[in-house]
Amino acid sequence: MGSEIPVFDKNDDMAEIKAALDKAGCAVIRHIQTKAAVDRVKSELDEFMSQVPLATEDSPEEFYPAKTRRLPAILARSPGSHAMALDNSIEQLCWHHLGSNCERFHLHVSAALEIGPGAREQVLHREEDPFQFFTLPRPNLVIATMWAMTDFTRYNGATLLVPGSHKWPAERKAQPDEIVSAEMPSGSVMIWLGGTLHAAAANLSDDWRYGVILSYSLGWLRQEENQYLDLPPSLLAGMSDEIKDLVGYPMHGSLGFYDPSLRAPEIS
Ligand SMILES: O=C(O)CCC(=O)C(=O)O
Repeated sequence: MGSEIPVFDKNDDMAEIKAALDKAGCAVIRHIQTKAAVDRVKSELDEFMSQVPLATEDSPEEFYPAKTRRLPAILARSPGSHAMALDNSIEQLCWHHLGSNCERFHLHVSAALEIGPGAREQVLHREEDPFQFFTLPRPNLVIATMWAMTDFTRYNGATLLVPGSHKWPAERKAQPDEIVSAEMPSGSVMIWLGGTLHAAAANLSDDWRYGVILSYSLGWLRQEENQYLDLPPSLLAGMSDEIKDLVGYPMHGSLGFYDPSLRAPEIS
């Protein structure tokens, strides 16, 4: 008997979702977004997505398989994505899983991910792999979400998850019956902890699988995506204070010090 991904609906009890995520290291909340909200984000990203270069030849050393498109800086390109990034259920999960080790959490990664027909499987990995300087067991550092912009099926590259692997020793390898396909309808979101093994699956279908990843980390940790370059002040102007805070502009304790009145002059 293999492992299972706990599945919930939008209005299910948050205490149950938190407990399931603690235990399995992953969960799905179905139908969290309306079709209109999904369509808006897709149409805002369309033009940018179509410009992402598409590798057709696979190289086994590449972390990202060929026939996939990856577009960063989602909040800068899609105002509709702000509601996803600030979603109240996700915020509650972030506080639960990260809140005891930081004053605030911030956005870690934002990217739209399209997996095309014929794309190979990605290697299983953990969002917290860059932080292996801390030995295990360690507190949660990262929590990630994948928003389904199309249906995610076992044939079109739905993310592979290894439930429970957030509690494993680093050297333990996942057995085939421990790897589960996170199937979910468009408008759903999959959540997983930074210690949970996962990978994009091979796309065996004729359709593109489209997801948006938004992850969050402890507010004192180096973000995986350089948010200050992807969302410089010129692009942040006009965005809500919630988004400015989420991106990581406020100080965390004494970290992130900046005095605008004492800026060095720009060299022209
Ligand atoms: O696309 C997916 O399902 C997972 C992607 C992923 O884990 C990554 O690109 O790091």
